[in-house]
Amino acid sequence: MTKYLKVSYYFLLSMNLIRVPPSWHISEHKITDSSVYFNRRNFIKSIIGAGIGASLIPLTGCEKLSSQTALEDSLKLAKINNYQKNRNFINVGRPVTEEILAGQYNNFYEFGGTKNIWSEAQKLPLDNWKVEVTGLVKNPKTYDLDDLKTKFPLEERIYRFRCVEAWSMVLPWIGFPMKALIQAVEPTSQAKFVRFTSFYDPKITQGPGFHLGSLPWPYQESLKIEEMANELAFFAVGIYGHDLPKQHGAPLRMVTPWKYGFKGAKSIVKIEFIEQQPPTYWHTLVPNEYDFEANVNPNKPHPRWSQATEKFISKGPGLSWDIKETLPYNGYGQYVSSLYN
Ligand SMILES: Nc1nc2c(c(=O)[nH]1)N[C@H]1C(S)=C(S)[C@@H](COP(=O)(O)O)O[C@H]1N2
Ligand SMILES: [Mo]
Repeated sequence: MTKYLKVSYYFLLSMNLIRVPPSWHISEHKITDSSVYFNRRNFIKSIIGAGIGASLIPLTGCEKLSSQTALEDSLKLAKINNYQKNRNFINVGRPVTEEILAGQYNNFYEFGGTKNIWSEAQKLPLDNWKVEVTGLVKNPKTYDLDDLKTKFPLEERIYRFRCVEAWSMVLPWIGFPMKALIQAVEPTSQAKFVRFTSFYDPKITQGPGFHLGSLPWPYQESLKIEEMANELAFFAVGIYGHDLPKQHGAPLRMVTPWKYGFKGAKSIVKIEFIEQQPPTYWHTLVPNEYDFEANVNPNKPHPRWSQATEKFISKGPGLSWDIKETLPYNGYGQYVSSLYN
């Protein structure tokens, strides 16, 4: 089936049937809805549903926020009190994106392919959450929710966030550096990669109308161990001063701000230290568009759009954006460029 998907994909590309995002130099200032972007999931869905013969099924998009109150409720979560502001990561030269905007414009493909997936994502069950840390480590350990918020000193870091689809935000995460977990579990010298696995239960996560059994679920991402040990690599358990909302990947998600957003697996249930580079979700699905490394690079266009600029989603009311320049490593070169030379 994966093979079939790829064949169909290239076929559609060659036939010019794929919707390409508009040029960044557009004059309107409102994000109309997710359909202006190439919508990866709907695209895949349309292939599976229609096969090659049919042309692209209209992208869904256009869903209105079903309820402003429900959205606000999804963000009303327990305050986190025991954290320090990390002074090295306060100023990113752009304002922090408003919480209500960040909380209604997400990618969480397990629940469906639209950007306003926040309401579907409320189905994520957090009770008895466990994160298993295993593989080539001296101290394998399973953490529960409480452990995650108490075993590691928490800090707030304001980071730029850049999606491969060329939109961006600035988000105030609360969590702990990944290297703190490395120190706790002590990987052996054999460990070269780390694989992160997201929650997946098709009975719960399957979005309405999706039949996605053949996609490479569960969502998995991976870092080289040196990347994970880097100063920037972070696990978030909170955002905007409180617990992580489900749409942002509660209760634990990866944050790697020098990489495209898809590297940051949400709702993590398993972390494995391994020897070989593992297959990862988007890279498996469309290898020529989503490389394993996924470092933000304005000089390396995506096959279907430029990465030189981005839509910085900032101020309301309603979603609006400013066009900003994209920087190499999303502006974090001083921390990470030495990893890649
Ligand atoms: N499990 C899982 N993690 C995921 C995704 C996903 O679909 N499933 N989407 C990724 C992509 S493409 C992006 S841009 C970010 C979006 O994070 P946010 O919605 O918190 O802004 O999550 C990433 N992590
Ligand atoms: Mo993304």
